[in-house]
Amino acid sequence: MDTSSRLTKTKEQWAKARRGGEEREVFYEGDARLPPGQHLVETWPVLDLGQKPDIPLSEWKLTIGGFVANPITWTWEEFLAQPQFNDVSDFHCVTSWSRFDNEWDGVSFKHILSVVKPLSSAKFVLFKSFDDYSTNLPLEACDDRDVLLTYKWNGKPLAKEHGGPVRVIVPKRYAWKGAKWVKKITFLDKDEKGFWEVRGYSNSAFPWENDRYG
Ligand SMILES: Nc1nc2c(c(=O)[nH]1)N[C@H]1C(S)=C(S)[C@@H](COP(=O)(O)O)O[C@H]1N2
Ligand SMILES: [Mo]
Repeated sequence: MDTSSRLTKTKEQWAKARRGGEEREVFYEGDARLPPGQHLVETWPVLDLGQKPDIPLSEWKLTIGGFVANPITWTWEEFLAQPQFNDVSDFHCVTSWSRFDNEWDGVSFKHILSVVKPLSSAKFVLFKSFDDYSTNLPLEACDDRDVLLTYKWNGKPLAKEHGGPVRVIVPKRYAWKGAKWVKKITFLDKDEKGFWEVRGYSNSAFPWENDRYG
């Protein structure tokens, strides 16, 4: 087998990107940093269901429950009082644009897991938003060092159109898996599909596998 062929190299990089790990994987060679079928944008397009909910910080609450030992509800002040996490990652939208090097500040999903302590029966996570959007993921996809709830993009408060006050970022999946205006996170023993997943989008949503539709 010719292990140095371009295709093999690219496949190796896809596998590496999917495997995750402790370090952030970034590919600087040619198009290899861009998942198949994607093109690079410098702007940041806005995608929503036609509603951009306005949530005053004094009314903002995040509820996390379901199959967990320690369900919680955080006010804005309580959310900010959690350990702060900073990360830079690429953003891949299923409508074919990708945006590199987004800097996020917020609370890591790893920290959330350490606070709410999922039961062993918890295998899936359902995210619900203030605009009635929802999306679902396996718990193991959320239990990754680059997954976070962010309130700052490139050092500035996350704009309302991009999901502020707080949205979810899951860099290894297409961006519809990241709920903007998140208000409720529920740990479940069975998978429950979200808004786009019941409308024909892929349940898994791996950009490196061109895994767009179910
Ligand atoms: N609450 C909510 N979250 C959402 C959406 C939405 O309509 N409502 N759209 C999803 C889709 S399809 C994409 S591609 C990204 C877009 O994020 P952006 O508008 O910040 O680019 O948000 C995702 N999260
Ligand atoms: Mo999307």
